[in-house]
Amino acid sequence: MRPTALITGITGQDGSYLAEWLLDRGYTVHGLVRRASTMNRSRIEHLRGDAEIYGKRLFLHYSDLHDVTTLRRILLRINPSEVYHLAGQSHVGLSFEIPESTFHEVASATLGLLEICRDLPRPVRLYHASSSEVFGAPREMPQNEETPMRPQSPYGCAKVFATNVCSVYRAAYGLFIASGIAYNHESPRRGENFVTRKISLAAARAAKQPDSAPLALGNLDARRDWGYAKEYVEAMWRILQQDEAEDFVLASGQLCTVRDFAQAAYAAAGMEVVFENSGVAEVGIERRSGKVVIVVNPEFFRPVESHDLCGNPEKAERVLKWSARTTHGELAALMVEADMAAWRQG
Ligand code: NAP
Ligand code: F7E
Repeated sequence: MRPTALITGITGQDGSYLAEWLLDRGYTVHGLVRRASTMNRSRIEHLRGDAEIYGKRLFLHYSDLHDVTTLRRILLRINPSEVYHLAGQSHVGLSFEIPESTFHEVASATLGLLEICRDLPRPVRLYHASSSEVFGAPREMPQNEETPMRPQSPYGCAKVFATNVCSVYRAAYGLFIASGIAYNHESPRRGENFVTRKISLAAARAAKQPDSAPLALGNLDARRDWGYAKEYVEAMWRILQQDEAEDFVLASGQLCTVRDFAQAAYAAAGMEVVFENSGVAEVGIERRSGKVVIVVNPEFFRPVESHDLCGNPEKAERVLKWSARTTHGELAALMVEADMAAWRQG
């Protein structure tokens, strides 16, 4: 019999790659989708359009993390062997503006899902998408599975709750529940208001339209441990294939500044950049030097910034036999190439 998986957040970056990964391994995949005024399915459109897959091995169900009764009904009906819980508001900066709905989706909804899993007729394995944001302002670098949590945002606080309650349910009820404490992972499918995608889209646009408005960014000195999302979903799957449920740091172990990522992205599009701190440049190309201007805009700074978030992937490498393979430079280049290809087609 085929294994059956449920993905919450199948329309997101990670959910779409994970669906491909599981379908390639013979799974029947169910995904939760929510109603919106536009069809927000672009990342899985290729799967929905495949008559061999959609309706045969891939099924979508309307629900919402706020609607626990419907979630329960769906889980009871499909009775999955694995649940990948990826859904929720995932933007750290925005969580300062919408903290309560962020907390509900990230924290309370995870608890609701655990309560449903307790009642399922057959044991289920659940992956929880935790985040490096639980460490926030860590006292050690790199961080590992034992590093104390010191979140710096409403999003980070909600992930701390969700990660801890997953551990409690694992210990209290013997459920197979595991968190992947994932560091930033990016791709051409990344949401357009995350910094790497903002940069790759702007670099592709500047290559096509030299007079386009300059890219405006926030903290250029922020450093992140970035990897390629397509590789991270493989780790999620491996976590659920272990004999014991355990939490894992998923990281590249390498840091890169926003500034360096931007330089690499524009270089991939054949351009050099100059950074303008006044935020007043009117066009993207500085006529004198021929370099592309990136301006700094305080609007994109956060009230509090996480820092020194660099993961130690040793346990994942040793136990899961998994490592992040794509470097920051390669990641920037593949994202820019994808956005340039989309421009060419459009
Ligand atoms: P994403 O692209 O923002 O996708 C989020 C998904 O959650 C989308 O499918 C979205 O549906 C769904 N969703 C949001 N609110 C929902 C609600 N109320 N009810 C039902 N579905 C809802 O995020 P991602 O980058 O794939 O990340 C996946 C998970 O990993 C998230 O939990 C994120 O916090 C966590 N994480 C991500 C990273 C990273 O670097 N990517 C790192 C650590 C942890 P719509 O398409 O309808 O909006
Ligand atoms: O910011 C800085 C910003 O929004 C990265 C989510 O997947 O990873 C992600 O959260 C850094 C921050 O990702 C802009 O201040 C500068 O230091 O791309 P981001 P994030 O906040 O790290 C974690 C692990 C998750 O769990 C989250 O779900 O870049 N930055 N200028 C900017 N950030 C944005 N968004 N926009 C800017 O213009």
